[in-house]
Amino acid sequence: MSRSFRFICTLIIACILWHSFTHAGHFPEPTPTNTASFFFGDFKINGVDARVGDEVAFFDPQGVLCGLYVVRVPGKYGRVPVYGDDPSTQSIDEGAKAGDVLTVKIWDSSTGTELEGPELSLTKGFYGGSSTPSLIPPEWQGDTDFALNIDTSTHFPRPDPSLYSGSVDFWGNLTIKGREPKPGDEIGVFDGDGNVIGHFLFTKKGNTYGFMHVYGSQSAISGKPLTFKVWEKSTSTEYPMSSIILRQGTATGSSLPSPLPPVYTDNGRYALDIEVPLESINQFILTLNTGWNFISIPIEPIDTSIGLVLKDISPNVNIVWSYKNETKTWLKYKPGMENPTLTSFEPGRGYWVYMKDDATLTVIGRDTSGKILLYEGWNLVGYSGIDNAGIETKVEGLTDRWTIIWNWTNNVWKHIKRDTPSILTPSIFTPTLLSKFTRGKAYWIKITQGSGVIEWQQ
Ligand SMILES: [Ca+2]
Repeated sequence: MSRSFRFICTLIIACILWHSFTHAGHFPEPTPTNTASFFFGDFKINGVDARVGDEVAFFDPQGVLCGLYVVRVPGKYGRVPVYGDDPSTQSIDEGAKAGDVLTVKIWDSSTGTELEGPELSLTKGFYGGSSTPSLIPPEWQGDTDFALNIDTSTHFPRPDPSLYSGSVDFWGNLTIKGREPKPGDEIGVFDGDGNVIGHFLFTKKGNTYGFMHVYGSQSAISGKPLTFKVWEKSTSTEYPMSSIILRQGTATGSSLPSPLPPVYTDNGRYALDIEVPLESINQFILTLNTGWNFISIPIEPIDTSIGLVLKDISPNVNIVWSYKNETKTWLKYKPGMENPTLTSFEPGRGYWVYMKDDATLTVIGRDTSGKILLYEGWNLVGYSGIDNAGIETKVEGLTDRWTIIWNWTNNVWKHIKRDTPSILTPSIFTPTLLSKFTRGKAYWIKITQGSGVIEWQQ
């Protein structure tokens, strides 16, 4: 081996090491301890191999980040040590204990989004050797190698072909508001009973879909119309049949132009183009739990009057509070109250809603620009940008004019401070830092004095 070749090799290795040590990823680095569980497996996002720079993070039940892996080989992660708690430091929780259920979160570097919980599909891996298929949800056990495969879950469930008999195929183009679908967007086909009998997940560039098998069921029989829906992942928006335009595609080979509306036909093969038009009406669905909810809506209701937006769930609503950021005044609404100070329900604003009972709020409306005004001091805001966006990317435009952001979900407060991630945490906050903005949630943002009025593009 020549000296210069060896030198170049050393240089390349040094560069790789330098890169891995200076990598400023999305998740912070865990604190190593001398015990660990190990995890490894396949890692996909929207059915596509995860890319170099994507991240997998493991958290213990207290929200402590105790394992982190940054992808180096597409589609794979690990073997990643997930650190255990150090029993000699009783007052510090460094990591997991035997039997702890671990939370997995992923960072999709290409879209700048963080996903967790029901957004992920975790499945056992079977790789043999000294590894064990992971429990689902994954559990921590010292010094064990667990095989765990990670992908994102789909919005529409995939039909189980074994439940149905026969099928019809559809294929064609999908456009969503004038653009191509992105990986993670979906088409769902439903029978008259509301069962998903056809499903297509976009996993690559281009607007073509299919062949999509649509299975025959008790109510999907010859000549019966089928219901098509479209899911746009980046905005968490479901487009119902009434908001999409279906057109006959061109007959090619053995396929025929689809009947309109599309119907079930055993062994049929139909060309069908699907368009979500620019002025399409969106449907955003929000789950509200008994007690307090800290929420927002990311679309503009056709009529923003609060009584109309909450009409279907008003028997379950006790009270709604919002906050006028400009004047720092609270606004109040109660179903049936006279002269409420809070009169509208609109995107960009945050709301505290107290529910007497669980309910699902369906909001019908249009896209918003995602532009809002922030004022000095505290601002209660709603979030309408790309779903699950990393906070670091979204606050870039605010530069040094923000100091802290809070969120409250299911009795858990999370926060993030600018430039001071290790600052002492007030006791109401969990150790898990707030790391992403989610559509439908509300946030408190504090803007530094002297900043004036800021236009924030979410
Ligand atoms: Ca400890």
